[in-house]
Amino acid sequence: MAKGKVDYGVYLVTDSTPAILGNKDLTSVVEAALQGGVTIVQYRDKLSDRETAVKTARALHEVTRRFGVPLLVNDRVDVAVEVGCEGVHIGQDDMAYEEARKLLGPDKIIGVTASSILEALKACEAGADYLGLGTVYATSTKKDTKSIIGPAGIRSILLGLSSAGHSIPTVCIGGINGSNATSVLAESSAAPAKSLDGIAVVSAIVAAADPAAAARDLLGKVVAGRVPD
Ligand code: TZP
Ligand code: MG
Repeated sequence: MAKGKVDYGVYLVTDSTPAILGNKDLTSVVEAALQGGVTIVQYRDKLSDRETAVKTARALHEVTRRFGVPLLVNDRVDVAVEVGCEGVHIGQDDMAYEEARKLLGPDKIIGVTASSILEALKACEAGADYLGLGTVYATSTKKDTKSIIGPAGIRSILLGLSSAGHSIPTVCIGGINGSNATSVLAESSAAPAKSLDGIAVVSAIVAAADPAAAARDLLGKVVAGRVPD
């Protein structure tokens, strides 16, 4: 899985809390989402102890590998190293990029969250492989979000990146679902800047009654909304 060839189109971020996952089994939800076409998966689990996180990440990795889709771990670089999955996603308050890169080596994917052009430029210059931009809309999935920037905020970051000559892949996150994905993609893109590479969602897939159908619907919207570079 060469990291330059990753498809960020429909980026599934998991959640194991009963409020979102309900009483479903996380691995089965991820497998259904992969059948529906998600292109990358991030295991995000703020509650489990390390042993459980390693066990869950291994189970998810077995499934994602079958689909040839990368699995990243949120925050916990040590878990990603132990499981040998494809990388990590780190926020502004997590381990520093440089330290994560040292632990993971050059071939793993490291994504960084950015809410402003300053954060985005800093992550790019450090060498991040992609950026998660947001928060687009307020969401009950993540209650401690610092900046709600809307599609206009995403657009201004994309423009800033492009003026600085960066063509790093980007996804946006926060409150995105089947009803607003098309407008978020359209309102965020701002020629001549490179448009978003994809959308990242939690509840739109994990809480869906039919995660495969939800993933399929989002993929259709991303493909239809893609602007050629
Ligand atoms: N980071 C910013 S918002 C968010 C994360 C992890 C949660 C997004 O969840 P949802 O359910 O897709 O709104
Ligand atoms: Mg984090």
